[in-house]
Amino acid sequence: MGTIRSFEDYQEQYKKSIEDPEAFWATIAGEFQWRKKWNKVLEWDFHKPEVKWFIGGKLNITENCIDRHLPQRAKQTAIIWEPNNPKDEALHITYQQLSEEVGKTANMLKAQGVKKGDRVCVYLPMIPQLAYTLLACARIGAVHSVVFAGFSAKSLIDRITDAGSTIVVTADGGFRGDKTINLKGIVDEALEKCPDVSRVIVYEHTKTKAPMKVGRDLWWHEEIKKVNAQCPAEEMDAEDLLFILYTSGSTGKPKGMVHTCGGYMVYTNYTFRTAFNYEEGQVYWCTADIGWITGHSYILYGPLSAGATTVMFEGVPSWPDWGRFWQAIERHKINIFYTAPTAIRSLEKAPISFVESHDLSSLKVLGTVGEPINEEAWNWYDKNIGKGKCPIIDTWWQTETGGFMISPIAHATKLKPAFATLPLPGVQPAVMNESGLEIKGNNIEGRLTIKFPWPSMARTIYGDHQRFKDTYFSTFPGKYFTGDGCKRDEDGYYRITGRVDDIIIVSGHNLGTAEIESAITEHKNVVETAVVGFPHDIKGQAVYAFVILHDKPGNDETLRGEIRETVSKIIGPIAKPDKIQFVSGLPKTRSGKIMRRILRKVAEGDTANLGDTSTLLDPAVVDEIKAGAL
Ligand code: 6R9
Repeated sequence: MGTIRSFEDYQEQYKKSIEDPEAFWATIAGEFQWRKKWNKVLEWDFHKPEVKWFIGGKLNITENCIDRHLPQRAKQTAIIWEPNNPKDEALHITYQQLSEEVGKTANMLKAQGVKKGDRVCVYLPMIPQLAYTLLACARIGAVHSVVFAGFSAKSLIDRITDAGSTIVVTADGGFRGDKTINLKGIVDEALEKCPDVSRVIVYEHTKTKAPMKVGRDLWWHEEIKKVNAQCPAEEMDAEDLLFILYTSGSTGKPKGMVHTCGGYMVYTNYTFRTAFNYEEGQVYWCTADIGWITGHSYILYGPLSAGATTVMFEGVPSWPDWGRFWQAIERHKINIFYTAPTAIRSLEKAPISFVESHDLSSLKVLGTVGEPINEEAWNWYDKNIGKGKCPIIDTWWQTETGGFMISPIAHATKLKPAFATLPLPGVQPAVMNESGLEIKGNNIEGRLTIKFPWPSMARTIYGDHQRFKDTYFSTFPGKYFTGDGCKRDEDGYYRITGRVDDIIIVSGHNLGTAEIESAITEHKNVVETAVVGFPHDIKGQAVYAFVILHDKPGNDETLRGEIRETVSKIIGPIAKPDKIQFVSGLPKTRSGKIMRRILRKVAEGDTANLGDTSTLLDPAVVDEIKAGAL
């Protein structure tokens, strides 16, 4: 499908994609290397729900991300690895080297008995071995299940158990700025509760002491020596599982979103090339961690299938100083830079000299993802980083969608600060009101749904199809419900207003209120708690917890510290509440439901108009909560 270079191109492609979606996607899919062509492009039913793309097609995504590039690009850099410490040397891994490393890693996994369909838990820092491991799984048809290496032992237990992983690939540790995280220690703690894990492969990275359990744990560097670099790719059906990736749910346990091989490959490739207006030879940097969907789709699969040079960064934006990103852009002559609003907001607070001391003239296109970007941050990014000449693509999408859904197309779409703008070709949004009717026309606001399938949509929640249906296809029957609210302005441009369910997005990371609440109640002095989000300058949103205690503590701050530690231990440091208010009761309806609406208002500091509180069991608690608001 022709590249989009103008708004007219976009309109034309969009029209084609709506009028004949199957022909549209078949043309794009035709650009890939298939072992066997599909018999039928699409079958779908959003009521069941069931979606299948490229039915009967056979492929291996790694042949498309690696092998097919080798004739022209063997010597081109596939991955630039920028280490945590800028004093250490960056690595340039060519497509040829990538092919060999992935082949070896795949053979190493095979030697441990990993087969097609097995779920491999990956708990690695942002080092090249993370990329090798995912591609190696894909090579042999194993399903990768990455757990972000900032998550706790408890999160790891939940994900290993839910996916039924029997092998974990990890490292001794990971670096994040001046901290070293003892990953193997966390794995060991988790595995006490995961009796089915029989193998752990440990990459030595930080030289953190890692006790090895005989019969279970193996060193990567020892095993990799035993295998060769040639590993034939397993033939996969288009609808075979490629990976599981967990995302927070609004109730309880995380949801293992299932992505499949064919549609995911086609869509992440198409959206990467189209939205960023990627040109051959450009160097691209997405600052996300591969532990999130952004890293899966737009550090690995999208860019590599497009034959791009993609950067993996191990560190953090603030260490050794706030110039770290800009220094790396200068060093690697980055052309396309993709980051999160939360990073932009914290970088904005640092002295501008950190930006000005670096040459950013290689930049052509900027992007953001993860949460709504406020206009001020957008303008700062545009002026100081893009120097007013780089389009900013504000990409709205989700773990569930696999790839960009609503986003400007660089150099084609006229931008508006803080707007994700228009649906990409193939994406058919519908905005719904609370009574379940579609709101047509412009200048409207409602709940964002998608009414037609796109190739990279999640197919199910691993092991729980009913929950998939209940969460995404029941609120508005026949439509995929995103959980987000949005506005559509007079030009038909979309602005995402944020979650309308019980998910809080802290620094771009989704956290379920139920998950945080259950962590807080693990503290022995906590009777009950309710958690809401509140606006935060840098993080976008932060966590506010209302907590009922058994005993009034001697020192509030000590107890707050303990509660934060409990949450950090159970979920991870990102979920720690910023504010903890001790209360004697929570505003509950007669049926026992917590009225979060009221708590949200209190947390936002907007207590003047709390709306109707007459349905509460005990309206007096509201006054107490208001009086004690932090
Ligand atoms: C890719 C990713 C998904 C949720 C999503 C929405 C929020 C993501 C956004 C955005 C406004 C954007 N979100 N991108 N909100 N503008 N450009 O972040 O996936 O971690 O699953 O989060 O993030 O609320 O529903 P995931």
